[in-house]
Amino acid sequence: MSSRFKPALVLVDVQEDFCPPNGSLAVQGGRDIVPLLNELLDRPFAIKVATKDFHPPDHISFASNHDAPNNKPFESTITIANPLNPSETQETRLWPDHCVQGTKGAELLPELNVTKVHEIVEKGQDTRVEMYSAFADPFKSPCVSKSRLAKLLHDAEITDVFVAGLAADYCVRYTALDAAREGFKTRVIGEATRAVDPSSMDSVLKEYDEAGVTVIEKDDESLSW
Ligand code: VGL
Ligand code: ZN
Repeated sequence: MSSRFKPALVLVDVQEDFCPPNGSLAVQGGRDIVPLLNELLDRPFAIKVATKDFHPPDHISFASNHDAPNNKPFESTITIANPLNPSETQETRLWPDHCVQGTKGAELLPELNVTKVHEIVEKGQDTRVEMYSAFADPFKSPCVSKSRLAKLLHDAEITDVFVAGLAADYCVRYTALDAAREGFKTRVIGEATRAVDPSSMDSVLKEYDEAGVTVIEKDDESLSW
């Protein structure tokens, strides 16, 4: 019934460490999406947010913080227990050190037009949990860390969330799924993302389908206002 439409743009983790040429966790083509992101930033979204993965040096997702032999970046996985409820566990992949607070790798790309960004939301600061989603860590009973993103979007009475950025199969994916769970009509702008493992995107698209998240192209009519 409601014809209200108040769109937000959420640009996920457009940071040096996720991009060539120097990123420790560089996603192929990560830098190539910036011209499109800047075009999107020129549009009158009610709120434009950039998120930053923002880890302490002792973060649990860094392979360097675990003992051999199960500490190979990109390869090893570990089981993390909910620090507030050890019976809830989560299997997660280990990474090279990345987006450490205060380092060059944590900075947003300088070619991104941040003057058009209204809010920068940091995430992943809790050393005890992985947090791909820009909303919250994956634990549910209870959730351990939340960012301020949900409150920001709800307070602005946002109806629709458009998601882009890095990486398509990790932080973009879980941010979009949580946005849908928060009740926003959620769309991912496909050309404005790049994946760590492009071959994993088929299963990501299935998850989107089940969650009601749509993947759109940049000239989709939902962006034609
Ligand atoms: C991300 C791996 C580890 C992402 C963050 O932004 O997609 N991926 N931390
Ligand atoms: Zn991270």
